[in-house]
Amino acid sequence: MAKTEKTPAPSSRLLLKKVTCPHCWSEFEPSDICWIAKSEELIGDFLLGETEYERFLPARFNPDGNAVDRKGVTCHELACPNCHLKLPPCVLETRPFFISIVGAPASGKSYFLAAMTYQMERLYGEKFHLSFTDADPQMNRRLSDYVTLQFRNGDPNALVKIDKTEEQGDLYNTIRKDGQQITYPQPFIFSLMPLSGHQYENQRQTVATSLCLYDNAGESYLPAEGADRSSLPVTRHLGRSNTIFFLYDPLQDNRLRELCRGVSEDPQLQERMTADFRRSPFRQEQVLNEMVKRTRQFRNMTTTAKYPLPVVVIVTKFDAWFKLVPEIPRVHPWTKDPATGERILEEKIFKEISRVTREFLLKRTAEIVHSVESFASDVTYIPVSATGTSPVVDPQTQESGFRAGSIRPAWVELPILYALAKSNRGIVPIQ
Ligand SMILES: Nc1nc2c(ncn2[C@@H]2O[C@H](COP(=O)(O)OP(=O)(O)OP(=O)(O)O)[C@@H](O)[C@H]2O)c(=O)[nH]1
Ligand SMILES: [Mg+2]
Ligand SMILES: [Zn+2]
Repeated sequence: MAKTEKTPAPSSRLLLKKVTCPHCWSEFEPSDICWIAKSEELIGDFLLGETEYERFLPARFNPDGNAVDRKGVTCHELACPNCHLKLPPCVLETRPFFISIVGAPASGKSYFLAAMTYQMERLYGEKFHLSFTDADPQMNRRLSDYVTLQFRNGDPNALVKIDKTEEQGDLYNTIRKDGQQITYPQPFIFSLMPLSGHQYENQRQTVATSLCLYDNAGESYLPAEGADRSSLPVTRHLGRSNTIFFLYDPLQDNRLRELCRGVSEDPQLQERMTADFRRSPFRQEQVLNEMVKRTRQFRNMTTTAKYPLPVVVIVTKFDAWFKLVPEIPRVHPWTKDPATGERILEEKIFKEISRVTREFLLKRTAEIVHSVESFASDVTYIPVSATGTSPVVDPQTQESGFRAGSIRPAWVELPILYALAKSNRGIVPIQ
């Protein structure tokens, strides 16, 4: 695609001054946005290969503001000028909010992500007067498949399971640039928009947010040579993220496993695990330290500088260890605005949940608390259970999974509500 003179992008009054691509994290001006050709004759793109339609900087628009390709066909889809991957229109119009979800293999990242998006769809409209929709259903397909499998399964007895996230495959997009192949992780993008009853429903443009999430394979965070490199920049979102979720799994820590065995029958706690349960080959502290190292590098932080944004330590699989910490207040950390019915988060309850969870970790796995607190100044600890129950093993097939009808997530929506509230964008109120 030859870069010609700049053309005004359509509806420019709606656009952000700078757009950040959720695939390659490059920043560009909206007027540089590429369009995706639609004419059958324009198949083949120099970065994406022969099966993708050409990306181009348009010279002509139709009266509705849509670009017209070289063959005269009106186009509707947009792409990043740097990586050419498809962008949903909301990333041009609403501010992005990037979340990096970090954790060792099998710490529960994919289950958490699926449960969190399901709960957000359910709760946000009713309780927070926010719509929460797929920015592009095709891009979010893998995640919506997880949600359907677990939460919209017609058979409550079905044994369901989310596969291990791979380090390559259909959750990644590969481009070829300057003779080099580059593989980016697929972002999941959701559009958050105030609804009637929201305190800022009349300021939709400033409050609305494009939420961008990534589900990496735990191996991509391991301190291994080449897990993240220029041709495989799979964790570079750490350089952009507005908040980091570090998932810590007590069931993978030897000291905590011992304690959990006293209160839970979870098969992941068995000494010699049956079925196909997995454990990380690295200690979780090493994953945390690697995340800190990369974040410092990608953000150009000095070794003494503190990460200025919130970090939430999400302590997973709460269903298996909640009995060890009965002091954690089991209440909704929000109150209801009597005038609008909108929920307002109560910071003091979050702080209490965090304080008690931190104390619990500090006694048993102090190095995690010390490492994360020497990296970031704003750290909150929140326990979650993506499933509300332990996995089961089918006695006949020896396959592991969860009975669809028994999955009951607990508190999975809290970390993101808190992170959004702390962003001071007015999207989620807090007092
Ligand atoms: N008891 C309990 N087990 C869980 C929960 N969430 C996940 N698990 C178990 O933990 C295993 C790993 O969860 P995943 O979400 O696949 O872990 P991951 O962090 O995405 O792992 P990778 O994709 O390898 O990086 C699952 O197979 C489940 O058996 C939970 O809330 N409670
Ligand atoms: Mg996974
Ligand atoms: Zn890009």
